[in-house]
Amino acid sequence: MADETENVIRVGSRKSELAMIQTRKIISVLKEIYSEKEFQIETMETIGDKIQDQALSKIGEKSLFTKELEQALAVKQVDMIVHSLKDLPTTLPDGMVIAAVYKRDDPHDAVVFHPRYAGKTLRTLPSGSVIGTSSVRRVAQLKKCYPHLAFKDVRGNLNTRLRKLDDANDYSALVLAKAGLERMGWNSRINQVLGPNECMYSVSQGAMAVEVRADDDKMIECLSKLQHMDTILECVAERALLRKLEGGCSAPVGVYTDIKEGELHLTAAALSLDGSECVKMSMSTRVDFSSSEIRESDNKQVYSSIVAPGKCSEALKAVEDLGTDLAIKILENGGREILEAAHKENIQNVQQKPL
Ligand code: DPM
Repeated sequence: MADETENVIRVGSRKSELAMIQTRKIISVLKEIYSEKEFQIETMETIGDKIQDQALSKIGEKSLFTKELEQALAVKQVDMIVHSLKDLPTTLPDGMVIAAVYKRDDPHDAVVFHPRYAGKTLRTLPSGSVIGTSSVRRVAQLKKCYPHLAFKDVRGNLNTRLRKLDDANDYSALVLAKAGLERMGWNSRINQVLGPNECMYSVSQGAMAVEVRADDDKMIECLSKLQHMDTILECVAERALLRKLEGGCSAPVGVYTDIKEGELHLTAAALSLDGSECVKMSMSTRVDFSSSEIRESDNKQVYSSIVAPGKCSEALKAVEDLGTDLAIKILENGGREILEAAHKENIQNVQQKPL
């Protein structure tokens, strides 16, 4: 690298407004710590951005929002990529690692109603009202909870979706991640927040992550300052679960995680696409291993593709095992058949509606 570029860090991002807001947020936090560094954003389009007229679960590509960015990272065109962690597959390409997970925002889903339904809730919407979402996880849980509602795919970035809601009469409401709506500054459009009894959230929802090359010790060291311990404990557990369930971003799997009094509690559910079948289970583990010493090797350990901050390898190992064990319990109690059937149905949908 030439001398004058020594201080320039190139950051890869998708072009959408939400992606740019997230990337700028991470850069502003880094700028506060490393005021001498310059950050340059390189934007890219991913398959997920290009294909706007198909439901995510029907495209059938696992790393929809990440592939092009990771290719740029591999050839050193960029030094880091800022993602929504929930869009990162549970297994990263060889040579890539998550060097930081930033403090999680509220992970719950939220409902935005068409202005004509101001004051309503999902429960009080008229029968047959159409809810826009392309998430099989949301559809399955909400069908189970609110059988009087209908569901329809909606694609496009957040700006496009809100415009579709407001300008046409196709949808009565949209279900979106609360964190994304808040980052866009649309707090005032949030009409209802969905609790875990209605709709458990997606693995890693609400957390932003920074991906780097696994051999880039300088970047890993630089990003270690961003790490947020409770967020990492939650996301390692959730990602270990999803990995064992072999569910990608299109699986009808919801989670709910909570850390209280030194214990992490993870609840997860696998559902059939129509929500009629559901296996929901919970497990807990201690995470307050305060006595653990810092070992040199700990800094290089990776749990669910996330680089461990030093000093907490016992807790990280415990939550990774917890996620895997809970997945096994769910699979053994009927979850396997439910997820296999959902996967088959998804594939059939792709074949019926080729790209
Ligand atoms: C993934 C899903 C969706 C995104 C599937 C799911 C939602 C797709 C849809 C894996 N990624 O959640 O069950 O609504 O059609 C995405 C959003 C955010 C990150 C937007 C959203 C923002 C919040 C965050 C798309 N990825 O879910 O409303 O950082 O978690």
